[in-house]
Amino acid sequence: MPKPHLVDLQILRDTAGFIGVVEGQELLPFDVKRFYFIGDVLPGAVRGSHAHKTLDQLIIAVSGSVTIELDDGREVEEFTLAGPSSGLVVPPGYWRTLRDFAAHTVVGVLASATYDETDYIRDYDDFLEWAHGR
Ligand code: T46
Repeated sequence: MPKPHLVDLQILRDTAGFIGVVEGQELLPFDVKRFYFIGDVLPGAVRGSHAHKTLDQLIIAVSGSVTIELDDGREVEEFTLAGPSSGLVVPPGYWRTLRDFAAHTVVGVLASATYDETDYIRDYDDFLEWAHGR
């Protein structure tokens, strides 16, 4: 089963700011069908709390920082994204919890499929049953 991992992103900085680039098979081991972004997260708020059965993602804290907890039903691993110089590749099958958003954080997500609610598992007990039956 593919594992979540951090990847370094290309940041081209000059006196007028920076441009971040995401390209290539190592950073994006899937075809991108959708880009979405998350912002205005209130202090203490938690997002995620679900798993995807088939969706691949690359998650980037374009601005600010966030902690992402990934649970495969057996082990839990925690990643912190602090700024745009790294991204988190998340394969299908991980229960994710996004928390500890710094003020004004914007999280961008490149995803392998268009939105499909039937790809979500939103109940943790259902997730454990699904994960242990894989
Ligand atoms: C993930 C984290 C990082 C849509 O209508 N279209 C979309 O493309 C998305 C992503 C969501 N929605 C609707 C579905 C829900 O009614 O927006 C509402 C909130 O969606 P969701 O529960 O997916 O939001 P998050 O921020 O908890 O999670 C999202 C991604 O779904 C998830 O895969 O990893 O961002």
